[in-house]
Amino acid sequence: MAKKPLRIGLIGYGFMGRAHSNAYAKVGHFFDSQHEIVLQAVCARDEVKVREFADRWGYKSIETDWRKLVARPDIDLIDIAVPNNLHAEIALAAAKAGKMILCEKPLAMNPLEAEKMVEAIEAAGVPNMVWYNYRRCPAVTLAKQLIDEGRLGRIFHYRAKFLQDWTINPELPQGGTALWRLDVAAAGSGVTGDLLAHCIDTALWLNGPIHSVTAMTETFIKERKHNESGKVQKVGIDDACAFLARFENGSLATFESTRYARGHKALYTFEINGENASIAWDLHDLHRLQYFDHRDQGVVRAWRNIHVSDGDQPYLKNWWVPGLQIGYEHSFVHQVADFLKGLDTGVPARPNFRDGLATDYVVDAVLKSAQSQHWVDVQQTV
Ligand code: NAI
Ligand code: SOE
Repeated sequence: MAKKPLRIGLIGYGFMGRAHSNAYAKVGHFFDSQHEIVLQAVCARDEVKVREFADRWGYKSIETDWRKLVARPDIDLIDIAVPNNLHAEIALAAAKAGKMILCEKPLAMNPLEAEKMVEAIEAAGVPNMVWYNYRRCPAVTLAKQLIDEGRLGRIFHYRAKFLQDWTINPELPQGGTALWRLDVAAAGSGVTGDLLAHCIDTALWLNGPIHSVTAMTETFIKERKHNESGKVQKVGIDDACAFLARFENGSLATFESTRYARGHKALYTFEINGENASIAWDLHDLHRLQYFDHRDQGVVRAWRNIHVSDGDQPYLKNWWVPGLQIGYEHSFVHQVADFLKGLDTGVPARPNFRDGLATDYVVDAVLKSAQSQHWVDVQQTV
């Protein structure tokens, strides 16, 4: 049967533009679908650079204005891989034009924007997804499987961290490629929306809704030169954030993120402790899942270090032979594969925009709590 073309219009050719393009290029080689990805157009403001990118990755055409891309009738899906302050405007226009949308995280700068985005895509009835890719590292998907099977029993604790060290230098400017993360006008927040958003998405998926939070944040470097204005400007983002949370299932949680943990580059870790068993995962060793089951016979009871690479573990039958691991890029390939499967079967893949809004509600409650120094109840999606 002939496959149905899915014509992609990608906006942004930075870190995520590359990660998504790589996923589009690989998915058809490893996963079956009734749909076929067509790299129809890529858009960014610099014509020379966007042409180079299109040639390198095989996009058929370019645009330098995202509005023109969104208006094109030969585009089925808009992929938003630009800084956070552009997500809402592009998504609203794309939904209005009836396009499917894949949007990078965090969904929006704040819940107000995110609510409008959810409203727009639900009114348009277009397939949508947010790129919280860590759900689709096979070891994390396996953790979800073990929890859903009830192996952990009642959950007592959830513990997550996302540690980096790349902004310690006070001479590092804010604004521009990658460094837009330090500019509150482009990012919305600092580590809370950038890094903890990942931890929150995974946590909501694995352990259910968060009821309330209490948080502290700090901005260690108060002023930085701005790359666009050339002036020294106030830093408006949170450099570090730690928060406590109560989940609706009664479990207690701690979350921590910083860009000032010297020696750590992208140390995303989580651990979950249940009455029967515990699990732990570490992004630096992303193909392994640690599992401890108290029901094991005493003499051999210990943490198991599961090398997630076998055909009966999530996604792995589509890759190499047992024992050969896969990595970071594959989480994006899996996300595209699941999105296509959703189109094929009519059962949409998640996290969708509504799930992205749920994470934005937690981010918002965390930032409000840090400001008020009180516990804040998290708004829930319906
Ligand atoms: P980046 O700075 O590497 O790339 C941003 C791209 O956006 C650049 O190509 C830039 O030219 C383009 N751009 C900026 N303004 C534009 C405009 N008006 N029109 C068209 N293009 C424009 O940023 P990066 O790291 O790719 O981040 C993009 C998004 O992806 C952010 O929302 C970020 O939070 C998210 N992200 C998600 C990750 C994940 O793990 N899922 C990892 C890294 C980023
Ligand atoms: C920041 O350095 C960053 O690239 C985040 O923006 C991503 O979301 C995270 O996955 C890795 O770190």
